[in-house]
Order: sequence, then C-alpha cells, then structure tokens
Amino acid sequence: MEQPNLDQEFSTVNATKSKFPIKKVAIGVVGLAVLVAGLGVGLYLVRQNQDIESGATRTPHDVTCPITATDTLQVYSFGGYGVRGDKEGTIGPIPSNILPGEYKITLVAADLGHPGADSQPNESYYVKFYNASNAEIAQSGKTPDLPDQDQVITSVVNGSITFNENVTGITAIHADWQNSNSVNSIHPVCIGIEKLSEKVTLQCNNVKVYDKDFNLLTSGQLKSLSAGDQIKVAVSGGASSGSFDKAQFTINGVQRPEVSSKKSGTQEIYDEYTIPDGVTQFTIKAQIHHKEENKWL
Ligand SMILES: [Ca+2]
Ligand SMILES: [Ca+2]
Repeated sequence: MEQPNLDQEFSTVNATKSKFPIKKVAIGVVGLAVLVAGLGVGLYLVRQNQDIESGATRTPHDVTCPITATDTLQVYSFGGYGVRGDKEGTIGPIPSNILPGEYKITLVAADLGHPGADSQPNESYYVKFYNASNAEIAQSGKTPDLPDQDQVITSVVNGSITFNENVTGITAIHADWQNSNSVNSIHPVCIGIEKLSEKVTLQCNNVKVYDKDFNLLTSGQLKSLSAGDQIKVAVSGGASSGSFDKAQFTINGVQRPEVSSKKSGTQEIYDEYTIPDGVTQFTIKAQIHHKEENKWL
C-alpha cells in the first residue's frame, strides 16, 4: 500500500554556459505510508523464576508451573510466595516482554497446605498488566476458589484479552486484597500468556538516492545529476517483527523489476539506475515487501 506524499522536489537548475551543455535533472523523493496490520508471528523472551520478594512471614511453595512455554506462549513465574486477603496481598510487578496483541490468559494457583483445618472459600487472585510507564493497562479475570481438597488449580481466566501497548510488568493480587480481613491464603504460581494474534506495525521509509558508490547524495548533488550518471535508489522498512525481502521502484511512472539486493550492512533494498537522456525531472516511488506478512507497503 502506498500513499504518495511528495516530500521534496528539486527543480531544474540553469546550467552555466558550457561548450558542451549538460542537461541538469532533478530528483523527486517520495515518502510512503504507514500501515498497521494484524496477525503476525514472533518469538519472545521467556523469563521465569524471577526473584520476587522475601519476607519472614512469606514462605514460598515449591510448585512447578504446569504450563510449558512455546513460541506463542509465554510463561512467567511469581516465585511461589503467597498472597492473602488481609495483608501481603500482592506480588510484583515482575518484568515481562509482551507485544501488543490479543492473548489468552491462564493462571495457576496453589496451596500446599490443603486440605487444611479451616475451609477458605475465596482463595483467588488475579493480575494487573502494566506498561513501561508503570501505568495499569489491563486486568485479568480472577481464578476460581481453590477447592479445599485440591492443592493446585489451573484456570483460563481470559479467553481473549487485548493489549494495545507493550506489557512490561505483571502483578499478582489477591481477589480480596484491601476488601477483606479474611486470610484465604493462595499462592500465585505462574501465568501463561498465549498469543492469539499480534499487532504488527509495518512502515515504509523514505527513498534514499546514492551515487554508484553508495555515497548518499545531498539535495544539491541531486540537482547536479546529469544524463548518463549512475545512481542507486534505496528503500527500507520498519516492522515490529519479521523482515523485508524485496522492493520495487517506479521512476517517472515506469515500474521497474523487483529487486532484493541489500546495501551492505543495512536493510536497505536498492535498485541501480542510469539517468537517461532528455529527462530533466524525476519522481521516484518505492514499495517494499514484508516477507512474513506477505504485504507490499
Ligand atoms: Ca478454598
Ligand atoms: Ca489457603
């Protein structure tokens, strides 16, 4: 997808008198659009077993998280400490690295003291998700009460939850925290965050014009280009995941063959072009192709 957006255009410059007049040309550089698309793939860091906090009154329960991380499922541990309704109600935030998108949330809760002497009917917790500014951006559903006879419960608390920005921290909170004097102790074990779809941000950057040796041309040098000069036109893209594999340039309305060569050490894809005779002004448009999304920008 393109959205012609003429950034700059260089008008013809009068040549000084010369025995062999050289026709001057101008190069127009066209910027392209930003596209936000859904559905993508990516790999994430999975961090587990964060150091949470210690306290004389908080003894961690050694429960192995029953959720296995995959390419599309992140797992974060809360460290095994308990939360209660009357005090010590939260754990975290633990660091996370979750991109914007739609996810399914699974929480694991435990109490190895079960079956206990008393019945605790609200052994439940939920989590809050925070952005990089430590602002809360979402809350999960609550785990169901851990039955008195059970020691571990795994629950899908959100079939689908959408994050519109990166989640960089997760805090586990007792369901009764700050609402009750009851204990209802429960140990948040871990959270599974399964990607259903990701918001991939794609962007096509402005066209660059180089000489044949990859020296970037200034606007003054662009005005000085002459018929027969060899140039390289290049375009790059930006993406929250994946990569760009080819580009196609249109110069003065003529679409050129697709190219895939990249400027050494960069992700810029370039085409080689020789300034023809009889042309005094150029408009260059570029499209770039995102491999994984299979989209032209
Ligand atoms: Ca219970
Ligand atoms: Ca308990």
